[in-house]
Amino acid sequence: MTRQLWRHATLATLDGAAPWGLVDDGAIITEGSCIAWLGKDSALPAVAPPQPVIEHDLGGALVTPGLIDCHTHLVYAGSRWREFEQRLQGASYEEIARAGGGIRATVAATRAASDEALLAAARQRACALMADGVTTLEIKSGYGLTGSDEARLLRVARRLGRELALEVCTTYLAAHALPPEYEGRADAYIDAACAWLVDLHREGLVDAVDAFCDRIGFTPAQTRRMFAAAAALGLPVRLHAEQFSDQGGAALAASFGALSCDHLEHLGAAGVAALARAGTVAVLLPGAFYFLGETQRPPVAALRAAGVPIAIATDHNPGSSPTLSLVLMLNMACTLLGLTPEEALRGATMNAARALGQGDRGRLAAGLRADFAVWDLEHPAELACRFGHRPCRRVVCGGRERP
Ligand code: DI6
Ligand code: FE
Repeated sequence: MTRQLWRHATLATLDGAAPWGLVDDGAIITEGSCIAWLGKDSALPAVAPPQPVIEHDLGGALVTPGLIDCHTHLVYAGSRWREFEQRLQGASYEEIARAGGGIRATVAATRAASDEALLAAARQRACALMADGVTTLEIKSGYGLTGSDEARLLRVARRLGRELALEVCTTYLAAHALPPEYEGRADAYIDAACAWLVDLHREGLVDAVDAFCDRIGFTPAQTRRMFAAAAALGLPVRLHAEQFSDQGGAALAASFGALSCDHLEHLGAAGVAALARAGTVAVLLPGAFYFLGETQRPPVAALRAAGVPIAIATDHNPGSSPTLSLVLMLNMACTLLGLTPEEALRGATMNAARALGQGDRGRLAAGLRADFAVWDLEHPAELACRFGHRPCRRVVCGGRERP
């Protein structure tokens, strides 16, 4: 196993009780894909001679856990710039969706695209996120909305995980929008989507199941049926909940022990309490909040007070959050939603890992995966303080430095 030594860095481990888990002039020893030791450079254990050690001097740079983007819709074709113009002229996201645009427009473009075109576009997006320090990426389906098209999207996602120095988690989101061929037959569509899930799961394409529970999405009753199908297969669930209205989606998801509930602008007190009881992560998506010009913020103070873990993600998608920078989301989580810079970084690392059910990452500690990013910064708060910058210098994923 390759043993590597990374020296002279400011480590923001996010581990332990100290703010940021900071270790000044720290060092990390990796063995294979894991962290074997971490601490003060001055306390480095003597390394037994015959073992080969590759040594890297980080020259005082900042090291954080690799960033984790726990909510993206990365695989799709087409662009929605026309809707952006329509919204600037006063049309709402919901109005555009009801008129057949929105998600349905991307579904039409995605169905018409070849596997190769979908892969090439998604690869480019993944590489942009990786350049920003992302080492684990969640990718949802949801722009195919037939069994075979949802499979194509999930296969592209899996392929990115094999081809790139990146960990990919997949989420089945057939319950994203009602495709035109099922107009007026949403219950029949959910039946079909539950049946497709069985085959996709058998093919190893699904790590979790999600749904869009809202006025322009699916009802709580339909969401419940999708979740029951997931539970029958032993798959964890997540939910796009209370984005535009309070449907009681968070409480429903919590009753299934959901890993996360995402968006949550319209989450009420009962929903907060349900998330807290279930240990469900609240994933906040400042990109969508910003791009849709929302004014109602998710209830950050109430989530904090109830001890609900808060994660941050890009929600990358062509309609409501066409961003490819998770670092920018850290800034927006603070300026728009009221998180502290430390909460924002924990949100894009340890709490994002929890939203994906991945206990082996998101902090820097012995025994965890050696996923970390090296930044041209002095202090981790600078990650959230600046915006429009690209401070990531080096990335190590699973103990291997990306070329
Ligand atoms: N909420 C979102 O923000 C994305 N999906 C969802 O249910 C938007 C997807 C899109 O507009 O294409
Ligand atoms: Fe989303």
